[in-house]
Amino acid sequence: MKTFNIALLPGDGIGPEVVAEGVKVLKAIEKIDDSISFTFTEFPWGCTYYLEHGKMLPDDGIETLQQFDAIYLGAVGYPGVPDHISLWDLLLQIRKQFDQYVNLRPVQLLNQSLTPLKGKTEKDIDFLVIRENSEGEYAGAGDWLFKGKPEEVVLQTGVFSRKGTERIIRYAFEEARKCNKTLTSISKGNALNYSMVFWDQVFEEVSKDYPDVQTYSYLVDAASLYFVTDPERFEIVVTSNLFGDILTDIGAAITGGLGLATGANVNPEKKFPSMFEPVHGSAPTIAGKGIANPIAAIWSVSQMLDFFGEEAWGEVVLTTIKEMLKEPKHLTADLGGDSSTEEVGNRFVEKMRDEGDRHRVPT
Ligand code: GGG
Repeated sequence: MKTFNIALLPGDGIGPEVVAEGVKVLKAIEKIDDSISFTFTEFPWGCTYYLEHGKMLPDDGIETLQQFDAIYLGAVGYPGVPDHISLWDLLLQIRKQFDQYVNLRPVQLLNQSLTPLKGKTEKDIDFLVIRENSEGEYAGAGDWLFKGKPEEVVLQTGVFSRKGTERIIRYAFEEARKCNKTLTSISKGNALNYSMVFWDQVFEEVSKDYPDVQTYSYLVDAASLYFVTDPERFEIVVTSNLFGDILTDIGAAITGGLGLATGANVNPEKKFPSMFEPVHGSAPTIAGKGIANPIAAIWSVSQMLDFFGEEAWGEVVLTTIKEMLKEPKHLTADLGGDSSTEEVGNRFVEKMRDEGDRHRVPT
């Protein structure tokens, strides 16, 4: 029996509501498949904790999380706590402390009806964005000089180390080679005359070790346009931290919205736990109403299962999502349905049992 220990960080707003449905899916899997079990340990960290304790997590929080195989995160941020505090002190701290330098964000159209792009089908929008997740524009380097004075100056420095840049590009090349896909680097070397010139140079250097991989290199502005007009150009994409964050929101827009966008924060060496999260935030305006879409959080479960080496189950979860999307009435309101968050989770589990049988996942 394989046991995977999962730390739950439901976080803020709709986070707890959607994480509950993802956990429901994992619990259903261990009921069907007696070769797998999960343990769940929940931590109440986030903005409510901050308002009580003056910090997003306790001083030994990172040490506590280190013992787990994976972290399942809901959402971070809530009115009353500045966004840069909630994001930096919890989400970004975990990514950095656990060297989760790879952020895997699939841009995959799971049902043709979901895209606002005329004439595009599932086969036209199916790529993976590999976002650098540990440094770059999110390095947190900078200063705020002469604060409040007329001569006030603010510096936000992008940090692109040789190690950080090369390892993410190399990871992307390995992925492209493994999947026999093209690799597109997205940067901005014409305007960012240090960081992105360096990025392009490293991409060029590393490409020499992968002559079998067909490469492309686009400026981020052109790439943003192609995401909308010509998404079929992309198979595997590698880009910097900030560009990856922005581009994958365009990715979400062309595949059905943020209720369907997932991200895995991976430490490939498995020296530290990796973290799985829906891309969406805490959505305070709908929090507590039971109407949040749990599908992105459930897709994160599929990514987690792949990461655990349980790819057959990862595939069953993804296929079940596709089946669910064929019946919009039984989805949440953002996808045209009238079901609650919990009803979507319940229906998902029922469908997944059939899907598991169909694919004969070993039990
Ligand atoms: N689901 C995680 C969450 O709350 N994300 C909010 C966010 O702003 N993330 C920024 C990022 O991924 O860089």
